[in-house]
Amino acid sequence: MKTNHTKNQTPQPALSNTGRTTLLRSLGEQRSTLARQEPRPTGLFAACAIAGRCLALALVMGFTLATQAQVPVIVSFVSNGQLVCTNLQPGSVASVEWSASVTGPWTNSWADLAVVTADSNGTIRVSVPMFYRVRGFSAPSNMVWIPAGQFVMGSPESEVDRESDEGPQTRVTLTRGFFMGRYEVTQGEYLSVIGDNPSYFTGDTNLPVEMVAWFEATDYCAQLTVRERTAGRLPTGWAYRLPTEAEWEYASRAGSTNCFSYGDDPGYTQLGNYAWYYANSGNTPHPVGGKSPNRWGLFDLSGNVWEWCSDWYGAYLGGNVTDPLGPVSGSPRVVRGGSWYNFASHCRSAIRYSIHPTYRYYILGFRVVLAPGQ
Ligand SMILES: [Ca+2]
Repeated sequence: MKTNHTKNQTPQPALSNTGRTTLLRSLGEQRSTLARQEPRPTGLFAACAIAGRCLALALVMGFTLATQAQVPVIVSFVSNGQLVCTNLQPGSVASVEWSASVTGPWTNSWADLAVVTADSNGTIRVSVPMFYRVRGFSAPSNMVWIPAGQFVMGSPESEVDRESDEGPQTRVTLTRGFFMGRYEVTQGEYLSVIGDNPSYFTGDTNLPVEMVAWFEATDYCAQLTVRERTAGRLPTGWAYRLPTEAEWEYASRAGSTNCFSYGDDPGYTQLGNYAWYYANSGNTPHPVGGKSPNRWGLFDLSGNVWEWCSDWYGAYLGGNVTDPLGPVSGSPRVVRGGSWYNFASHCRSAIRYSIHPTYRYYILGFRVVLAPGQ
């Protein structure tokens, strides 16, 4: 917002180079003065840094200790993360402090951890949170990070070929990002996890797997999770699963509000650049990734094979929802995106269809999501 000065306020002039230099110099002088005035630590202290120097501990001894133990007898660390200090005056009091760094001014960087009393042998033991590690995980190259965000789910009544179950439009907030498969799950991937290929159309392991019931798709996700966890390739608590219907549409729209992520395309003249569907498929599915990706780098969301979602099929709620999971119960599950068999209108981002979870079709496959929470 633009703010105007009132006639009683005088805008400050821009600082000239000369003025800036003067100001910086003045601050530097103040800092030098402060540094000279900082008191030195008066107690005895010992500091150690371990675990990649990310944490240091100081043991600051009170006056009663200073008279006996001029040099602290420190300090051994054992595997359970204990700080041990010996040869102290029994009953004397010690303040244990911690710092995230051993650099910088001592007087500003230490925080209280505990106040302890030396036992009858002159020993104190303090459990310290000393050991950390950072474990990095690389996302599989066949997955795309989808950031948290908001979008409007469903289509406006003005959309060409709109169907009634695409409304009421609902504003969805997804509070957590997730990885989504860049491609539909291929027959080769399915074979490597399940040991079987149920597909009707075969001959290329990069074809999308089809003829999989919803239960088989979710079982694939569970078994893939076990395999990847066993191999140490998943962070704790992360799991593969089907996308929710909201996640699927969010990823399909990829930040757009149009009929397709690339635009409205009411005559479907550009769809063939992005999707295998009735007009260009030759009545067969095609190896994944053969067309252009959408704006977030995901392939074949429109067309090739319909994709199972985790939700029961149900009516949209309208209004605002957060991290929706769909109805709590139902009969059919949701499938999205259309297929090589369908007309262009059934490849729109908003199109929905319902299929009983035990049914199998050669136009129906799935893609996976990798996310925390299970
Ligand atoms: Ca698809």
